[in-house]
Parts: sequence; structure tokens; C-alpha cells
Amino acid sequence: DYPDHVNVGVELTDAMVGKGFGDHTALIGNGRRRTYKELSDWTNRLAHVLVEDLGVKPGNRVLIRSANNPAMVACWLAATKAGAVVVNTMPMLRSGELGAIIDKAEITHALCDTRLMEDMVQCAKKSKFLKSVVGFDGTSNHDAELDRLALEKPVRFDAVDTGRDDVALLGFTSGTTGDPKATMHFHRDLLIIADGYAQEVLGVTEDDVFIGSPPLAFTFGLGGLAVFPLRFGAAATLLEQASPPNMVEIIQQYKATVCFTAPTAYRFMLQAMEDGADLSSLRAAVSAGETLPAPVYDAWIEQTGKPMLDGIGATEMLHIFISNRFDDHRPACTGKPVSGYKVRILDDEGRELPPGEVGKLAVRGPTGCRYLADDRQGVYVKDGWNVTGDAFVMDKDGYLHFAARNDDMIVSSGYNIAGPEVEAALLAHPAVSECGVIAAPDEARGHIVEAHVVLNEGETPSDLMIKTLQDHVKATIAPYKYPRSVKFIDALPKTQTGKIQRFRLRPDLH
Ligand code: 3SK
Repeated sequence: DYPDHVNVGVELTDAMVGKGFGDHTALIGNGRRRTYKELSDWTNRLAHVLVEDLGVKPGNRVLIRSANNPAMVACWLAATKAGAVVVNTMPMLRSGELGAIIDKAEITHALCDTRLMEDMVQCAKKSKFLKSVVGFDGTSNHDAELDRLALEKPVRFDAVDTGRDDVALLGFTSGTTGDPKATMHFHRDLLIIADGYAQEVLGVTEDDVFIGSPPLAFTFGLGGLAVFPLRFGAAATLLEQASPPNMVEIIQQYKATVCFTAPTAYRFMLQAMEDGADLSSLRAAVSAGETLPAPVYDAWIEQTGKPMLDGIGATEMLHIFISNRFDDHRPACTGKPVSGYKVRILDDEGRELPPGEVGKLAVRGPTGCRYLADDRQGVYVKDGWNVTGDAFVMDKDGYLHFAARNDDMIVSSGYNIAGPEVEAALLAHPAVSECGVIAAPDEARGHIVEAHVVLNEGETPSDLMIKTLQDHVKATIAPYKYPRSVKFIDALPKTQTGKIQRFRLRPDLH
């Protein structure tokens, strides 16, 4: 139960100072620690700038563009205190992807790390909504316009008295088509995921130090690397480059206790431990975003004596709603629903299936899907049940097991990549006549993006052509979406009506 009026930005900063956490470390990043008192002052000064200098009004949509760093968290909290609806975005997005988000969310203000200004400025020139773009210094040297304006401001700010059911956050998900959907989340939703999953499953305390790889732009990262630690007086380490080797180094340096990442990184950590790395400080290893292979789960228990906590969430649901527990976990199993959530397995007609049968995973709970102005709402939510894109099976003891993904989404190293978006990027290259993009199994990444390309007449398949197409995709859309494997074929398999049969491109059917 939350009061009628609550502002999550205040709850995670000023309220924590009020609870006696002022001197505790809140954020670690760019080689610096910041206490809760410093974070509270910093975000209050920034909120003054947003309201007084930039003219942000309650309900305005504010976009933040940055890698994971303390300044991004501070901007998010400040905009939330100012009553704005925040859209966090990843640094890899190019102007086309940013433009689609700006149009969909009707973004009026953007706060952008000065190192990432180029694409943002291009968007501002084209957008009919965006009226102000201000740079901040992601390296926390306070050497950009937003930081300079903030230095003049008082450290107290009367935050906007938002209702608990006012929208605080728009989480974007590109879905299967690459056509972005925005999911609306209320102030209370952000508290629910902390007081639910983070407290019940992880048992977070003020002694915890969080680390992880998901971008703060994904609700998985925002929860795991900002909301959960700040709700309980713990510390978050924020890495701009969260490569597995960097994580191994920082876990050891700061004695991190809770890690959020995907199985690919845990595989690297297992090897690093074999090679002498001391990761014994980690008490909770949360794995999500792609299926956790049983050998990784088994090897983790064997090496650390602790379970790996596999879980599944969705941007639509805000965060993890099914998870293993420290004292109740199994291999190749996602566990049981988090308290407050109920799960069913449905057939194609929406009828509940008995244990042992594979069907569509449907969930209901306190943080269900609300798309912003989108007809797809009725497809995702039926009779109050959120029907995710995953096929699951429930065993007779109520444990849930992942079976398959229902859609065209490719999950590679924890990133969700919409196949059709990569196809569109490839088709924009003059050498490409047709293409089909699929997920190909890969030991290290779970899956990789594999493109099957039909070249135009006169074009020749070669290694150089592969590199050219890969570079073209990296320059057109976010680089992590590029096809790591490119295969040339004479014609794509198609139905009689001309639809590409992507399943026939799968390696097992070659
Ligand atoms: O499982 C996921 O992909 C996910 C999505 C959003 C938030 C949290 C998670 C684990």
C-alpha cells in the first residue's frame, strides 16, 4: 500500500536521507562514490534547472540519452522529481531510432551526454515535438550546460506532488516488427518491483553493492541498477562499458554482492574464477534476458556453492515476475511467480492448459501492460491477463519452464533484436535484393543474428561484401544489432503467397 501521492524520485533520494542513509554510498561510477545526501542535493539542483531554465512542466516527456553512469541516474531522478515522464534511451541508438521514439512519446525535452550529441541534434532539427536539447557531462566533471546551470541552484527542491498512479516512465520495446511500443509505468510500479521482487526474492539490504550489464534504458537495468539499490540504502556501481572483463574487475574492486546480467557474462565469470578471480563477494547472481543453460547453472553452483537466480520479466510488466529463489531453484527452470503475480499457460483459444502442456505464458499482477496509444494493447492484454510472447510449460509442482519464443525476436547476449528491423537495414544497401534474418544458435551469446542475403545481379558474394553489409547495418541502426553471420543464397524460401519462410533458413533445416 502506498500513499495517494508519492514521487519515486523523492522516495529514492530525499526520503532515504530522511531515513538516515545520508552518509551511505548510493552510486559508484567514473571512479567516484556519491552518498545519498550528495545524490539528493545533485538531483534537486538539476530539478530546479529543468523547471526554471528549461520550462519542464508536470507530464512533459523528457528523453535521456546516455550510457550507464551516475549522471544518467541523477537526470532520471531529477526529471521524475520535476513530475516529468521519462524515456531513458541507450547510447547505441541512431537518429532514426531516436526519432521514432521522440515522435511516439511526443518528447519535448532531451537531456543528452555531451559525447552523444550528434544524433540527438539531428533529431531536434527534424522533430515537431522536441523543443530543447541540453547536454550533461556523463563523466561527472560538471563541465556541460546542464551541470553549470545546476551549480547555481539550491539543494532543496519541492518535488511535484505526483499521484501514485501518475505515469513516471515510458519503457520502450521494439517488439517483433521494430515498430516501437511505449509501455507506461506509474510511480507506484517502480516501488512495487523493489518491494516485491527485490525484497522478496533478493532480500536486498543496505550492505549490498549492485553491479550489472543491462542498460538503464531497459527496465531490467533501471530496476536492477538504480531502483533496487536506492530503495534499500544499498550502493550501485555503474559501468559505461559493462563487458564481462570489466564486471569481473569491478566486482573484485568494490566487493559487489548482487549481479544482474545474462548467461553469456556468467560463463565468462566462471572461467575468470578458474583463472583466479575472486568473485566470492557475490551473494546473488541474477540471470535474465535469455534462457539460462543448465550447464551454466550447474557450474555456478559447483564453483560458488550458491544458486544462480534465473528469472523472466518483460518491459510490459516492468520487471521480473517469475523467478527461482535462493532456497527453491532447479536447473533449466525459471521458478515460480513473484508474490503478487499469477501465471497461467494458455492454448491458442485462450483456455488454460493443464500442467505438462506447452502454451502461451500469461501473467497478471500489479504492474501489467499499458501501451501508450497503441492498438496492440488488446493483443497483449486479454481479460486482464498479459499474454507475453513466450511459450512455457508448468510442471505438476507449479514450476515454470521456458519452451520457446513465439515471435521473431532474436535474443543475443541479453539484447532483444527485432529481425525485421535488421532486414530493413540490409535492404537499404544497394547490393541487397532480398534477405531473411534469423536467430542462429551460438555457444557464447545464446543466439546471434544471422542474415541470409540474395544479392542484386552483378554483385559478388565475398568476405569483403560481408564486411560491407555488416558495417552498413552498424551505421544504420544500433551497432549491436548487426548480423554476426551473413550467408549468401540464390533465393529465399517463400510461401505461395510470397511470405518469407524464415523457419526454413534455420541451420537445423539446411
Ligand atoms: O526478461 C526480460 O527480458 C526482462 C525484461 C524487462 C525487465 C526485466 C527482464 C528480466
